Amino acid sequence: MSKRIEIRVPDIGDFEKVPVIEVLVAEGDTIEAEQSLVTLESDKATMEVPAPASGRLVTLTVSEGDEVSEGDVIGELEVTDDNGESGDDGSGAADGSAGDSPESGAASDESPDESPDESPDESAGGTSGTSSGGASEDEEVDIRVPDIGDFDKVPVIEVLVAEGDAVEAEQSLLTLESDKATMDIPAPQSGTLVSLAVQVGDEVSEGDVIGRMKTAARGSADGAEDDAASSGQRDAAPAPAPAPAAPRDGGDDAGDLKAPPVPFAEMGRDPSSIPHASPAVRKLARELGVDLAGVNGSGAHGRITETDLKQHVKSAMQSGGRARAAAPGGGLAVAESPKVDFSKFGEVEEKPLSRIQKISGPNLHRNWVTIPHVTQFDEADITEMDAFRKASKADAEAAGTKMTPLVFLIKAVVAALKEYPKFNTSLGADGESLVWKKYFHVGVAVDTPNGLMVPVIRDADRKSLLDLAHDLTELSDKARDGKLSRDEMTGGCFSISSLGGIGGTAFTPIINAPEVAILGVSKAETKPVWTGEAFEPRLMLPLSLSYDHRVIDGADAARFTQYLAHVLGDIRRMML
Ligand code: CAO
Repeated sequence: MSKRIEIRVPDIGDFEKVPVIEVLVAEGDTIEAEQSLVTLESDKATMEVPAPASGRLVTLTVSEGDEVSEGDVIGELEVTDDNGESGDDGSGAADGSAGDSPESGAASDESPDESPDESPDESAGGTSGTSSGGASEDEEVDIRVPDIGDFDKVPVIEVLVAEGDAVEAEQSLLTLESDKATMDIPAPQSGTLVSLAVQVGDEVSEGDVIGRMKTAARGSADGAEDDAASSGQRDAAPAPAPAPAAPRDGGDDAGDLKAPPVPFAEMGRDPSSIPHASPAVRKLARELGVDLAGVNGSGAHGRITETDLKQHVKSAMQSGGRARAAAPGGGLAVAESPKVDFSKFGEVEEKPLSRIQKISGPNLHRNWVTIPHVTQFDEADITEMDAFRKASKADAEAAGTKMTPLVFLIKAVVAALKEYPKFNTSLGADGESLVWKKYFHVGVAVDTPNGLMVPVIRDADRKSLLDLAHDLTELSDKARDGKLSRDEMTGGCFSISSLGGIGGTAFTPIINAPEVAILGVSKAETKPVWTGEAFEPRLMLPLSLSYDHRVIDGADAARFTQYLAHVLGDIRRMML
């Protein structure tokens, strides 16, 4: 038996009418519990709305640009009876992610109703965090983490101020980032930061003291606000700044929230996630018209810092705009694609692109237009290799895996990367240096029902053929089941795209930036090959190597594929 449950926006803290900046799923999709469905972004926070249970997405009632608040219904999920016990009764957030049953009010149970004065919300009440109304001259107050929604123990990933700094009301002090949200903690009032009690790596929850500040004495124009402030404890959490104040008021200063948000389709080549950047950095990028997809992040997990963004802009200025601003065509002067009403010519049906297609499309486009690609074609005689492969099939099966030509190719590619290490590099952020990698992580393109994914086999140089076969099977199964983790898709040095199991004689693969080359493999065919004395039937494997001509010259590419063919022609060389 199945039933339908509503999907609602969970407790998202002090935010209201937050724009949906990305829809990650489509109606009809099969969804895992906690899978992210949509991404919301205000000027102070970025957060994902997770599925309350596993099931099939029946309807999705929001699209990019819509604004949502806590409790809003964003769709319906069809779940089996043993699933989705959190089936929403309309009482609020349908979020099973943290296991904290928000709909049952567990969060509020933890801070029972007896001391409303101490509630961060309460102390925020009515002041909007922008008035310094209750603060007397030189008053020192604790700064506490405001209501951050259904999040607990969220790591501090950036400290944006230092002790002694003069801060403005609402200025971001810290950035917190969980796996589902990034949010800035704003200064409750203007003043001077006396002390900071947290550092990067600390974990904080709602109500935690993160520092103390001396508030600027401005007096209050509003007695009510004075009362509100003085009714709170000295240490009560100062008012968190409700960032989306403008739209909440419905005022005409729609500000950034009404502006088209920066789409997250800008991410790097990892299709599982968005580029990590604080809301402040995203806002700055939006103001500068910078596409974060083109910015190299130097922080943990490739996180883009303000310095990275500034460096990116600086390089763009210095190189005459080499870095592209966010614009169709990546800043290239290309004609707009024609908008055609196909229904004029016959029956049509329009379906949304899959999430992966939406994410990888812009990256493929960027790589295609910004990297000068050249493709070198070659053939490898794999007659002996294939005989050995067939002979080792039973061993592979006994080890619970499958020995395909691709496994040998990974091994041979590692040998070629060692011989020609320039293929194992990436261009430095400034475009003026090369980063030489001493490790050998090989990406493999996998065709999945939802689109192309590129999981990475780590340390391929240290693995046996059976190990590689095992990794390949495991990662491609995970890719097809949509279960790859972010880590399993990052850090590749060189990619292989094998269409050999399907067919074709050659193709021109697109380089997976920041890598500098990719090997395309087509179907091996038995061909008559002239040995100098006679034609012999040999199994020939077509190779198509696309390379970044800024880094690699044609002669290098020809040597690389020749070497590869050489190794594949006599697999004993893989041992060398
Ligand atoms: N020549 C001849 N036969 C080949 C071959 C080749 N180059 N490569 C594989 N085969 C054979 C295999 O031996 C296997 O045959 P058996 O079942 O008889 O042993 C069959 O083709 C199917 O192989 P496979 O596809 O299951 O396994 P694989 O290791 O070759 O590839 C994977 C794994 C995940 C890379 C592949 O399934 C895949 O998804 N390929 C598509 C990649 C892609 O889409 N690239 C395009 C990117 S650009 O859009």
